[in-house]
Amino acid sequence: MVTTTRTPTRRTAVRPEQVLAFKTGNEMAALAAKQINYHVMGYYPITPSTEVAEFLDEMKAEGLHDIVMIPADGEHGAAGICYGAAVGGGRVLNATSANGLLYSIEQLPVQAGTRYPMVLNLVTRSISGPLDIRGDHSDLYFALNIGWIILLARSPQAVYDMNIIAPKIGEHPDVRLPVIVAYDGFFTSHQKRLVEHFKDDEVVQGFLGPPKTPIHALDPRHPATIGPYMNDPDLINNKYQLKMAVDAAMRELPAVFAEYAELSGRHYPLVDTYAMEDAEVALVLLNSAAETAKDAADSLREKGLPVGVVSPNVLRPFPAEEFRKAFRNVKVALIGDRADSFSGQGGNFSIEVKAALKDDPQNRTLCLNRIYGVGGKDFRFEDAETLFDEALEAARTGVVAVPYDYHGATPGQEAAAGIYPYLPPLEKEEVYQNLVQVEQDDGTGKLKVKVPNPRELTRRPKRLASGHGACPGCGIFSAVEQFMRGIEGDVVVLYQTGCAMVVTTGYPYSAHRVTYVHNLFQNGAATLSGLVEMYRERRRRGELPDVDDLTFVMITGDGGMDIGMGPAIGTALRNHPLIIVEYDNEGYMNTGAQLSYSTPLGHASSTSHVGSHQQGKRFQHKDTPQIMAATNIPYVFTGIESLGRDLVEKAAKAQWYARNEGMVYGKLLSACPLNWRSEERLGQRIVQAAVDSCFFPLYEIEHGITSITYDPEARNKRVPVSEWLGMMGKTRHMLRPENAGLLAEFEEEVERRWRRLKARDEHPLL
Ligand SMILES: Cc1ncc(C[n+]2csc(CCOP(=O)(O)OP(=O)(O)O)c2C)c(N)n1
Ligand code: SF4
Ligand SMILES: [Mg+2]
Repeated sequence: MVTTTRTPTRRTAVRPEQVLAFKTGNEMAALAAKQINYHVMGYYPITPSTEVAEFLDEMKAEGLHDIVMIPADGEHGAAGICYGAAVGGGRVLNATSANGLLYSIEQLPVQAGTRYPMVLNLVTRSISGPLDIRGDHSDLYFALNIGWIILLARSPQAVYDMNIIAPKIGEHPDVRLPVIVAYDGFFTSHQKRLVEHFKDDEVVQGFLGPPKTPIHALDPRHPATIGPYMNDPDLINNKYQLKMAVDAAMRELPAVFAEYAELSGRHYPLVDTYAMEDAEVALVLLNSAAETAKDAADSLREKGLPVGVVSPNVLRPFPAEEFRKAFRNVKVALIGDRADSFSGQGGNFSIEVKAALKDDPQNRTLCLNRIYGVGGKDFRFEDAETLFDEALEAARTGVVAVPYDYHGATPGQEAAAGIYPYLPPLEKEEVYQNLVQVEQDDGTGKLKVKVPNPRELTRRPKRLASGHGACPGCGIFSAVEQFMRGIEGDVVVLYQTGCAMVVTTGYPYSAHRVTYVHNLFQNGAATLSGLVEMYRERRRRGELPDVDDLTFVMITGDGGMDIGMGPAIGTALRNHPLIIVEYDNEGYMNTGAQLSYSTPLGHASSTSHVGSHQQGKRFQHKDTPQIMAATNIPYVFTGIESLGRDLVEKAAKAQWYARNEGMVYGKLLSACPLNWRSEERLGQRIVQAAVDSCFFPLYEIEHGITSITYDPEARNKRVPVSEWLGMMGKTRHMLRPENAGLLAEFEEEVERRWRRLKARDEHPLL
């Protein structure tokens, strides 16, 4: 497969030295960013763009750049951080994909509307739902109307080049717009290719010059009102100016590309045309698929067929005139879209190409549109050949029989799918066993829980079948199952995105024996609020007469309680009768072990590397139970699997409170051998050490009153924090003599929080 732009340039001057390397698109984006030495990067992990921040963090740990890396609480926050940094006048970077883009999208027109440049690498991926982490352009199409420049990169080389070109065009005085560099998730982001890059960072910085921000928020002698309320008639003028800025980008881009070509030897036309000089039939595709199509075009050319490939390097401004030129003599264009508009007569790209051609009265090109490669479905040589064949047939007959259709999709047949439950659904008698009993003391109002012996408890059928794909030694499911042992009756579970979700469902399989709902990473609590209220209302209306008391449980990771904190607090403040169980594995494990706000100080992660200039995470862990307790919900608890009886009792109380009073939140510490870099067999010992070191105290808060349920000091079991840290690869560096200060800071915080908890435990009102 051809991977670099094929348009040669004339060598006019001695060029700065470049280095040949073998790298992926994400590596090249990070390298360009490091060479630019952005001021600030605000980011939030999402596959497949996360690596850009990870690589930059790794470089930061070694002191290779000065970029201030800010891990946000979600993409909306990341976009806000970037906007704030941009109004401060320096250079700003972000990288995201799919739902990350959608979650931030509200912020993006603000950035364009106030004309603050920055660069966002959009590593394209299919948007949910259903959830799919692979690449298509459904996210990119949402970015078409936000006023940003969009540069496209078909190869890792182009990712590097466009990342250097992006600030140059975005900061041009007539443009002053933020820029997206879009490249295909996994195809371009993760596949290594031969690339060239400048040896010296100064070359890149010299090409860009210092950042130019004429109006910024950090000059008190020239105060600025950034983003005033604006109404008719000014807003339409503002939008017109924005359109003029995009037009200016169209005017200036050829010069910027030419200047870059002088420097690098790599030239990017607005629209890349391949074998189009005498082509009668063309495939028109965005990004990596166009490179595959070029190979198919070569093969068809050898058979004497007049075919070519057209692929833009710029999507905003839309190079309409270049398309008109490219298609002047083309009989048939088959325009591919890697996302659909669902009956808009094509995907967005093909609609725009067709609109551009329509404005040329001379143009007679017949257009076909095919939706292809959705959800990362491979687009192979044979696919390109098939599309060429369709277009050649239309050229032969002069007829477009089906203008708009899918390539490579089938409607499916329910009967043929062969989907059946491997394990039968749980029977009522199986789930209502009265194994655990909860009673409220009339006098004190306290709950008393009767738990049978562990053997008896095993009679409770598992709500989750063992056929899931978690790593060996993963603590999630044993902890969640232990919790579920304390829950009587039918449950409906909602899983937010995370390891627990990803490893238990993969169409057409599901490990869940009870009704399971997945919703977006950050919105589970709100969704469960809606479901629980629908349940109550339908019961009230007599529409669900046979459904007994359902218990609604949301399972979320610690990351889900970062990005989903707002909806969780909202649900708590509304006091919906449901239980949120957070399994805390101290990071965003499913996406490759990035730091979460629950990751403790100093712990290494893929966004808090350890190196000569950085020793793991730079801020203390989030005390989520205390935050949730501050919402005054009736019950908050912490638990671990190995203190099983304690956890079952807490589960039973949780269910009682959810049935009788309102929302419950509980946090379970859950081992992740893969990313804690610990032995699989040691999971429970490490978790126990976290408890015994008082890092993860076990307690409950009922109606605001705190009770420690397991006190390692009182049991003479307290161990030093260092003993726990020494058990994991991600923390061993904290025990080195040179990190004594870091260890002391962490120990102090653990001690401070433990003492405060003890004081609460001892106080009758707290
Ligand atoms: C809006 C949005 N941003 C980011 C992601 C990517 N994402 C999915 S799961 C996940 C991490 C989950 O972490 P956590 O909740 O702690 O669960 P774990 O993977 O550790 O089990 C991330 C970052 C996403 N799906 N949606
Ligand atoms: S990465 Fe960690 S949390 Fe995720 S399945 Fe593997 S062990 Fe479990
Ligand atoms: Mg986690």
